[in-house]
Amino acid sequence: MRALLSVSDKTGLEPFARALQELGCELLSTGGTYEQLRGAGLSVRRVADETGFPEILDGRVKTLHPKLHGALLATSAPDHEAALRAHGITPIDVLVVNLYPFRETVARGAPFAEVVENIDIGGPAMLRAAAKNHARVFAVCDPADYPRVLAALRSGGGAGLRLELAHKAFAHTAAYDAAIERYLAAQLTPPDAQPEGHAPEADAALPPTLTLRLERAQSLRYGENPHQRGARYREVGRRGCWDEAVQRSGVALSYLNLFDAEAAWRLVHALGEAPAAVIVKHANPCGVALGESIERAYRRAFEADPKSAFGGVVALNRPVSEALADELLANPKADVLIAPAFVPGVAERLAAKRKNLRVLEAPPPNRPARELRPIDGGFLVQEPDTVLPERAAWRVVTERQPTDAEWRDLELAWVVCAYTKSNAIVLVKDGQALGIGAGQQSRVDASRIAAQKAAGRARGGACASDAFYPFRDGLEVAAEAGVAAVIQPGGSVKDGELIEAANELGLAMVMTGRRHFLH
Ligand code: 93A
Repeated sequence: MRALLSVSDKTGLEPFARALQELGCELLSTGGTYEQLRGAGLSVRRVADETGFPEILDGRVKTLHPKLHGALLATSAPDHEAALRAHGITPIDVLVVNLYPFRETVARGAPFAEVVENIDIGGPAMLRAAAKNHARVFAVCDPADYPRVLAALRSGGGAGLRLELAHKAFAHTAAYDAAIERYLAAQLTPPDAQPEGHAPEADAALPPTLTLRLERAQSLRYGENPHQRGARYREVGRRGCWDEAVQRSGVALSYLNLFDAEAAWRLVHALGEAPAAVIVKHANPCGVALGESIERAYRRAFEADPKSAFGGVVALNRPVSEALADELLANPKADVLIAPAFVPGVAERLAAKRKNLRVLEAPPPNRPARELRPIDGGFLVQEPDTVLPERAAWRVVTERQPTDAEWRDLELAWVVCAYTKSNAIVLVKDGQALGIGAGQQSRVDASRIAAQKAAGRARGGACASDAFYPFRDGLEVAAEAGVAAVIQPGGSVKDGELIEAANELGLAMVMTGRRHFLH
């Protein structure tokens, strides 16, 4: 048996190579990998000695040689075996390759020439060859697979694993090429077409052409309605938090379960470090709260609007304890619960008591490179919005300054508002969003709904508006609801009148200069 090892990421390399050697495998290797294995005292042969051809062009040509590609691609057909004999080629059974760190080099802002040098040519060629020949060859591109490869070699089996590894290798090279394409496309965008203040990585999100390859990742019970079919897809070669999530109990997820779970999970991760709870219905939050404990945060999120919380998605940023499980069971009916972890036994207890509750343990969400929305003939594409409570960049425009407590409520209201469908108005008091007016065509209607839901409880708190107030009526509704401070982007021709109105109403008003529409 022979193995060729050529890896940039040398995680787990030595013990794996040693185990291969113990299984009677002859080891072949390229420059850096060879040095490391020799250094570890393993007996390994240089690829250059095998091919009789040195590494040239600063390593650009190391393994691009028929003796190696023949060894990877040959089947057991008699004419292939004859060709191997005629040319002095010995087959390779295990190929261990991971590629030059192209994405990592781009991510650290390396100069163009260095990025180009990190386009791996020989590695993908070998991986594709080995993956094509999976009937005979293990194409290993992920150190996480080393133990399974060893187990298969020990047991003498592995046909299923070789096919799985072949799929993974092609997913890996496809994603690698897609990253190169995105990077080069961004270089083609003329400098004057690049919006001001945008980093080059951001422009990589909107290249002139966009190649997306999606694979079905999860079947869903149905689409938004029972007569529509639906499934979750993911980009080939990528995994998101829903791929890593573990469903601890409950019936299969529906399209809307995931749609709302995504909204809730993103929002709870945008709220900072304090214990936080979010309840979402129809992709809009109906309860959001911070607390000194996660139990208290959850209770306050639920109490904000118990009627709307019925059938909602609950997202928490702390593990679920026994006490929290008691709180959750007191909620008449949550449909989905997402948390980073569960204290042992708690997920089982929830499962036993609430058959229909889908309980998910999930890692934090990743920021997508871009957002797509179908439109006739294609998609609308944009960079995802980002919202940060960046007090330093905001401007107090009124005579009255917000107090410390009001600042904290303004910040929370601002983030919640950015995660609520437009037009959005959010009223917060003491770290609890008590009135959320979502998805209204008129800002004053959104204000009235928020005030009605808060029902007097936001007195002394803060109000956020996702876009500027076009008229003073919205501000008057907020003042009637009793809030002490308002946060909004500003930028209306009527800003002067609005500031005057805020001063008359005794409000502190902050302008952020940044709008957060969400649809
Ligand atoms: O420069 S390459 O595109 N040309 C090659 O012929 C080649 N062969 C292997 N890159 C090549 N590799 C890559 O070198 C592998 O994919 C791996 O990432 C890396 C391992 O190099 P070393 O063993 O010298 O650390």
